[in-house]
Amino acid sequence: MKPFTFIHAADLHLDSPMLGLGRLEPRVQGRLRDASLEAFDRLIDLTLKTNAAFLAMAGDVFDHETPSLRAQFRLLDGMRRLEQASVPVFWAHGNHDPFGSLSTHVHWPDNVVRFPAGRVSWQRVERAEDILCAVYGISYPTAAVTEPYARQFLREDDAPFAVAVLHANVGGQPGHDNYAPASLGDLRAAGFNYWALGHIHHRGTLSDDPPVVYAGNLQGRHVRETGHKGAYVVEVDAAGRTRLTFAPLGPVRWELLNVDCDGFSGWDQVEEKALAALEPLRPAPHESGVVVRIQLSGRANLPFDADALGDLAERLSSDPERDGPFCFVESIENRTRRPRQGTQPEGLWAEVISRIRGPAYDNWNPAQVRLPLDREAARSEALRLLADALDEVEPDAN
Ligand SMILES: [Mn+2]
Repeated sequence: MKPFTFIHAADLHLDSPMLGLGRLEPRVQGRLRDASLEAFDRLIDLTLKTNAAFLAMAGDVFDHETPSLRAQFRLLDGMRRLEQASVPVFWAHGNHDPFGSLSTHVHWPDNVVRFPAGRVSWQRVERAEDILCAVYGISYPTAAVTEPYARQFLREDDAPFAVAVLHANVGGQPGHDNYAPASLGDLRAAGFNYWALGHIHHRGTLSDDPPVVYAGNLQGRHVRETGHKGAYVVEVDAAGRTRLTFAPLGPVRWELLNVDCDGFSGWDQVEEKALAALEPLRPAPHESGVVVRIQLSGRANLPFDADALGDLAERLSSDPERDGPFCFVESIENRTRRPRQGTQPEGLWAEVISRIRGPAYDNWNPAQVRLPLDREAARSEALRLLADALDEVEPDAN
């Protein structure tokens, strides 16, 4: 077979707003507003630069069923650029851009293949008389699809390579709507050479043979979508083997940073430690900026009020007047605990109490605990304390 390259992207969420920002600066605001669209432009650049045979978009191309006109135009511009280069685009609609209720009012060029809703269809990709592969896909008619769409995928073509494009929750991943539920077994049994999945915004490979892959979203939209975001360049060799290369595309990266303030009694100590921790997170050459949420932990003796945390966030952010890549601390959460008070119990007793009570141990004050005098009473007091403590701690997740 002829070697070729294709691009797997998903969850573009074009023109998605950034959610949950603690504060904003005008300089940063514009960059955040354009981030998803810039990421998309780069996806088109990547598709052209890699001479890809096609672009697969596995759902949630738009953030909303009624996307903004600027999102529609941006997508149209990108599709036209690919049309000029004769690159087909395969679009399987997901729950954010369901085929039946998506309201767009532009005419997509002929290179855009939107898979029909509710049934799998497929199309060959050819180049210079060679059949490179067949691309299969299915679209959501409405937002909530509970049917196991993956089981509808049956290979019917005689192309040497077949790609399946699907928006689905494979393996019942928690924290995500269980749409088009599928098991990895369903996918592996279907005889495809590559599963281009969308829906889970965290990229990952569920299987290597055949590759079953979530591309993740193109641009993080809130603090739970941290790290580099982008698309996969999939190279298929003459033997049908695949090689995946992740291409970071999102111009703005989200990061969640913990700063341990244990023992600190001055804001200068917090600042120094936070700045050191921020250093490795600074924007990469392709990025316009990084948005950071900081969580402070440990036992510290400082007044962590909202005003102070706001001032600290501003101070830790790179100079707002400066042009160029930004490192923007959008909020600082205080998760510190108060320093221990008074004389501490010692030895095994202290350790048992500390391990069992966890954070509740904060308030331990030996002066307020009536220590039983005789052994029997001590035992029952200890058991009572342990029982109370066990009620307070979370069960072990394992
Ligand atoms: Mn999505």
